[in-house]
Amino acid sequence: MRAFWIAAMGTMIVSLAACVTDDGHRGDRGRAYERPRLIVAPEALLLMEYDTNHDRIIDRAELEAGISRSWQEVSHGANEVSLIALRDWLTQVLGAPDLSWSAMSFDHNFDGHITAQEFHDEIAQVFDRLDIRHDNRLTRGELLRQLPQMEGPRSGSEQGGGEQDQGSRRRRQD
Ligand SMILES: [Ca+2]
Ligand SMILES: [Ca+2]
Repeated sequence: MRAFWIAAMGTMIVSLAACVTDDGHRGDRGRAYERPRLIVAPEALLLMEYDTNHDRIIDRAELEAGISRSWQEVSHGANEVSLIALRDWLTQVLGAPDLSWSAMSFDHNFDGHITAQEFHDEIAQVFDRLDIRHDNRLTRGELLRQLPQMEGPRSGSEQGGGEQDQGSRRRRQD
C-alpha cells in the first residue's frame, strides 16, 4: 500500500511540473519559461538519408556509402558536375536553393566544377563539424540547431542547439 501512495505522489508531482512548464510563464524561480526553439539543420536532410539501418544514428561507414550513392545520383557516372547541376540536386535534397549549404561551398578550388573528391570532402567536413562528440557517429541531437531568441540580447550559453550546445558547454568545463 505504501508503495502505491509513493507512486501516486510521484505521478502528481510530475503532473504539477508539467502544468508549471506548459503555461509558458512560470519556470525556474518565477522566471519566464521559454521552450528551446530548435530546428533541424538543413544538412541533416541529406545525412538522414544515409542512415540505412534506421537506428537514427549515422556512422562513418554509412556516411561513406551514402556519399558514393549521392555522387552517382548527381554525376550519372561523369568525372565532375557543374555548379548548376549540383545546385539543382541540392535543391531537391534540401527543399530550397541557396540555403546556408550551397553548391558553391562544394567547389573547393573555385573552378566552377565539382569533382568526386570535392563532393566527398564537403559532405565529410559537414559530418565532422556536426559530430560534436567526435565519435564518428551523428545522433539526432547533433543534427539540431537552436534558433535565435525573439527579443533581448543573447548570452553565449544560449547559442548553438541540442547536443551542439551541450558539446560547447562540455568544452568550456574542460
Ligand atoms: Ca545508422
Ligand atoms: Ca572545383
